[in-house]
Amino acid sequence: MSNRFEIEDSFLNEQNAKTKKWIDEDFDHLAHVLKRRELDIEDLVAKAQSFRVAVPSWGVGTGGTRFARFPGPGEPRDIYEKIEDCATIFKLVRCTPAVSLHIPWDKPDDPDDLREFARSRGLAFDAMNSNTFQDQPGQNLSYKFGSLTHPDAAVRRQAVEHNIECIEIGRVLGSKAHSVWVADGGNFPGQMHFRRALERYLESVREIYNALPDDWRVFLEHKFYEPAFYSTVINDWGTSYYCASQLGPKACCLVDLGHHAPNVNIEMIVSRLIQFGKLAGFHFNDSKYGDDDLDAGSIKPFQLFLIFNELVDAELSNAAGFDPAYMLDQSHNVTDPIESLMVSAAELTRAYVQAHLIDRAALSEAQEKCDPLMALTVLKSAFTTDVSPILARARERSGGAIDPIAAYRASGYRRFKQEERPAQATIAAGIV
Ligand code: RM4
Ligand code: MN
Ligand code: MN
Repeated sequence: MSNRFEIEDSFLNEQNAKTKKWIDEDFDHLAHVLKRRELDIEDLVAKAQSFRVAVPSWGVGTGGTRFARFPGPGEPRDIYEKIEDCATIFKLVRCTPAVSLHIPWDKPDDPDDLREFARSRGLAFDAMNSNTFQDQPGQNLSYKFGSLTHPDAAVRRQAVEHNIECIEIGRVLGSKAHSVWVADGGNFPGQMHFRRALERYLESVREIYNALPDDWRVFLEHKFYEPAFYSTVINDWGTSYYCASQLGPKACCLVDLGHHAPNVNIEMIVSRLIQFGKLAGFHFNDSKYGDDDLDAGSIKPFQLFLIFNELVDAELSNAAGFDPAYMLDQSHNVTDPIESLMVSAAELTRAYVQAHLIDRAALSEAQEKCDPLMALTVLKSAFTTDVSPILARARERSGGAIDPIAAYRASGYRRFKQEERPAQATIAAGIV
């Protein structure tokens, strides 16, 4: 693999040297501003450096809609090339040291070899993801009318076994969690018996649960519609919470930001799951209409900030059982996926750092004194502070790029990959 193009440290240093002046100036200015608020900028840089989010293997390929997919140049053609792209993201932003795999899209022939390939690039494996929403070539039974909740026990068995296989692969890769998003549902009233379907779900997921190694967790991911357009079996956080409670301590609820009806108060769902000790973590993305899978922070940055307000509140108060797994789950249809993932990771770090700026004593006082205007003012004061110099400094200190997009573009990475990776007719990348 040594003839494959990689961004060199020396190149990164040269790029960073060009941007050093502005970051020093802006950083010093922000340090003064924060000092007036009795905040030490160095503490916030340390917080930014500690932030971690996993990158989805399926996110580095170009996605698409149900209408079309427009492939980008130099797309990764297999899981090894996807790991190369994830390693490039990690090199530049430093907060993405793990990859979340989707099986069978990215099923490795030799999991030991893949683990070593990733490890040598500083990467580990995050949660596994199963896929019972499509039929694979040569598959025995179809998932057209469901998988884990299908009326036919043989289909349910096939779906359970697929999930157990994901856990087995994940075990070799060093993963510690398995995410189950089940697409089962109905397109028409009457198509599905709601209660019976949920009973079958629990029965199937219990088998998956029983196959988990001791130190693993299973993440139940809810979604209110799509691909089924009338009803979905695990449609909301309440159903997800019920199932996680029924299953036991290793089961918890994953929140994908795109899986709620418009205007739902997601930060409140997050707070409830924290309170009940059942928050698994996130699939971060953003959306305007539905499960749009747009880049995190691109549409509703204030909502993202409010979610991180809940997360940081739980972190600071040492909420029991609070150990959320952060992942991105996005489909990049019109941008370079590497750029989108780098910007998204930065936006999450931004929201995390901004949530650390919140004057929690003042917020609490406003709440206790029934002063809504002041409560909002406290939040807005944190949200409107531009923490970009903190993010840039954190990346620099961790050995990454001060300006990841500029460095990536200047490196010519995509051009080199276009030569190394001639287009293939059938690239199984992204979500179509
Ligand atoms: C679903 C859900 C899952 C993801 C698939 C591709 O809407 O978000 O997490 O794996 O899409
Ligand atoms: Mn998801
Ligand atoms: Mn989704």
